[in-house]
Amino acid sequence: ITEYFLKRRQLISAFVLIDIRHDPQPIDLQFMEWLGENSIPFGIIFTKADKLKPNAINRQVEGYLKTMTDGAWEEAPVHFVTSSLKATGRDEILEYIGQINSDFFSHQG
Ligand SMILES: Nc1nc2c(ncn2[C@@H]2O[C@H](COP(=O)(O)OP(=O)(O)OP(=O)(O)O)[C@@H](O)[C@H]2O)c(=O)[nH]1
Ligand SMILES: [Mg+2]
Repeated sequence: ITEYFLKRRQLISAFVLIDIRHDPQPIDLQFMEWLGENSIPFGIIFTKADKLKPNAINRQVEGYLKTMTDGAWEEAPVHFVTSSLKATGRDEILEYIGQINSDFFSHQG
């Protein structure tokens, strides 16, 4: 898929889906670093939030983002906590996609 990310001119943002129950995996961190090195914007979608209680959700998200800011990243990326089962985060993601699309098209000139 690297060719897709490098060549897809219409790509405005990628979303990296991370199961919220899992601690940061090198393959995912390396992939996000690769996206950054190639100036490909992305956000993180934490999935399956219904599997954890609120405290554990916060712990996982904070821990994940801290791993990133302790590592290659100056700032934590845009991120969403979601559950497809409960539609958690759905409206926020759709609003964000609407926003980045309208930003993109308003800068087209
Ligand atoms: N509880 C729960 N189950 C989910 C959620 N999203 C997907 N699943 C379940 O996870 C299984 C795999 O579904 P996929 O659509 O492949 O979702 P995925 O995020 O790729 O999950 P994995 O394949 O398990 O990594 C199915 O049984 C789904 O019903 C979620 O938000 N909450
Ligand atoms: Mg799957």
